[in-house]
Amino acid sequence: MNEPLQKPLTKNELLKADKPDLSGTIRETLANPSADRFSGDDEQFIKFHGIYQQDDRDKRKTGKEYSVMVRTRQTGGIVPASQYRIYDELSGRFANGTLRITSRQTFQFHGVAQKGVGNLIKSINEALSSTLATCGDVNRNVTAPSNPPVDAITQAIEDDAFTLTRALLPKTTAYHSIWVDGVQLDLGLGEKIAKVRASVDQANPYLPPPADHDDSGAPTDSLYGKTYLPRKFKTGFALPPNNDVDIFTNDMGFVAIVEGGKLAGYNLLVGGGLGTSHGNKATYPRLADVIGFVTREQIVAVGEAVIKIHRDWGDRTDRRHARIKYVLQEKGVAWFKAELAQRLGAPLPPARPFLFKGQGDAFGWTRQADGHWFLGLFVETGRIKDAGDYRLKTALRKIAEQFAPTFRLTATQNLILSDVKETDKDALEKVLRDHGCGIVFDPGLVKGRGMACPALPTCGLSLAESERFFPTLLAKLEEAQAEAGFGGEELVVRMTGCPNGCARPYNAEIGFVGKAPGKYNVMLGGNREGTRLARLFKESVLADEIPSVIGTLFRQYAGERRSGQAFGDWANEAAIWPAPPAA
Ligand code: SRM
Ligand code: SF4
Repeated sequence: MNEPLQKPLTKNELLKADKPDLSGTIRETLANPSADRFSGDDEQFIKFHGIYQQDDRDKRKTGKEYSVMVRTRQTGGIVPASQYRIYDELSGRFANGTLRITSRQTFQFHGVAQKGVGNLIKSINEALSSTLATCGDVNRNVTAPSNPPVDAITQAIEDDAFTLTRALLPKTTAYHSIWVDGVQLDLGLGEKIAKVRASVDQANPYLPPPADHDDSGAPTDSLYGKTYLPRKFKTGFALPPNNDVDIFTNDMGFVAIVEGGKLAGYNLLVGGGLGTSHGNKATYPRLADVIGFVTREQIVAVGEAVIKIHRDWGDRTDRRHARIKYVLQEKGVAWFKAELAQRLGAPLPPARPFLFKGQGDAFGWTRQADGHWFLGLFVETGRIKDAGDYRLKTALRKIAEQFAPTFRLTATQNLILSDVKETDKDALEKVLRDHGCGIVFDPGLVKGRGMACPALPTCGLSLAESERFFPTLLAKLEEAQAEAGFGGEELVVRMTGCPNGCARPYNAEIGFVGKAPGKYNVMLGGNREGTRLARLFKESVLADEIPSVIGTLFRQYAGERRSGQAFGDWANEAAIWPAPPAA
């Protein structure tokens, strides 16, 4: 009898096995003055270093213009003012002059020329952050509630997010040897950074733990092994009732459980993920399952055990089917709990009750428990830039220099400035208003909840516009909302340029997913709490027709809704869905 055919491992698996330190030939490319891009296998290795090779898709007709995108690590979106000042400088010197807040609370630098990437990454490390493992088959940025800690509970959650971040970093030493020890900063830049750094007296919180060693003394990584994970892995922390980090969409989530005024521990969630491929039924968005309760002391052991289950059971033969969500879906929650219990030596106790009541950011001023203030600011599609009279980039630079607030990036691509003195409030606000940024204080509950991914021209995977089209579309939807009689009411609308789901359209009240240039799949029926998946309502709708398609639904909703019923909840139940095909 023939043996069943084993599917071959993906090319990425062979690459990782061949170079477990993930160095590829990156050193050689950096040392080659005529190299204008990373090529071949290095395009995969650089991802583990937080770098994506890209080309300007607007210019493809006349040939490929290469640059890279670099992603930083910011647990819980926290960016000290000194770090922000360095990022601001770097974005002007080495990137396209903008800073992009991502849907996972990090910064991305776009349009970085090959010649600048060494200086950029070394400087990010000098600024006490890192780009290590912000992409690649590893645990990515750890998200956490973006509001500043107000008490011992919120501080403990922030501390736990940092503890887990560090424990889950890969232990390769190649990253630091290439980018930190191996790069000499350009004249002038080093001095400038040293000046900003002089005010900071702390260690880099993103230094990986020391490597393990095998019997021969060779460095190893007991968590990731030689081939790391089959695919990316995402972890988040949430504090009910606000689901601002969209916890159910993470591979692994920790939902804080507060009892008797104390942080009792966390409910563990596993198996969320949104990426799909058009026309591939083996791929689908999925919300995480609630697995059990863990104490604070257990988070590292539990986090490592969950990652090892992904490492050992994830599909290494098909990258489209390799996330832990497919292990959960196909093997079942009971199997997963038993596997986890075996690895931990005991089953987890049952999860404890929790309830999310909403998500999203508060705009304007809020007083902190310590008497200081924080300011929630709307940043359209997360892009910090200067454009005409709107000069947010300049305003934030001045604010960082004059008032040194902590910058906190939110998972809805907005920004919080925290720890502002009462006496600085008016002057800080004036800087923003003087730079044409009045909108940031009060965007309303449609713009303020909206998200769009970068898509064109930087993203190599985009099928349609997103970031550049979304503001225009959203304005039309706000008009349609007003015409239907519920203008200004909260609505979670998100758009992506392809089905990968980077701005999480699959659990929005209205999601637009790029299908082809100028065409979008319309998803409806997610909720404001981020706890229900949206469903495909209409396929390949022309961009110009979206306002009328949605406008018709808005009018129907306004006529039919129950008191207080949100649009997504109405759409989920309303008689608007095409009949299922006959059996
Ligand atoms: Fe993403 C790939 C941008 C959050 C699912 N994502 C990409 C790349 C790197 C394109 C590529 O592989 O060449 C995009 C870079 C575009 C550019 O020009 O900047 C990209 N993803 C982003 C960001 C910047 C979107 C944003 O609007 O902010 C987010 C960066 C997060 C971060 O700071 O770490 C971002 N990506 C997400 C999310 C949302 C989340 O994690 O909360 C998802 C859906 C959740 C999930 O992971 O399932 C997401 N990105 C993907 C996927 C699909 C993965 C899958 O399982 O199928 C890809 C494609 C891939 O990995 O092959 C992808
Ligand atoms: Fe690119 Fe698609 Fe992600 Fe948008 S959703 S950034 S188009 S990969």
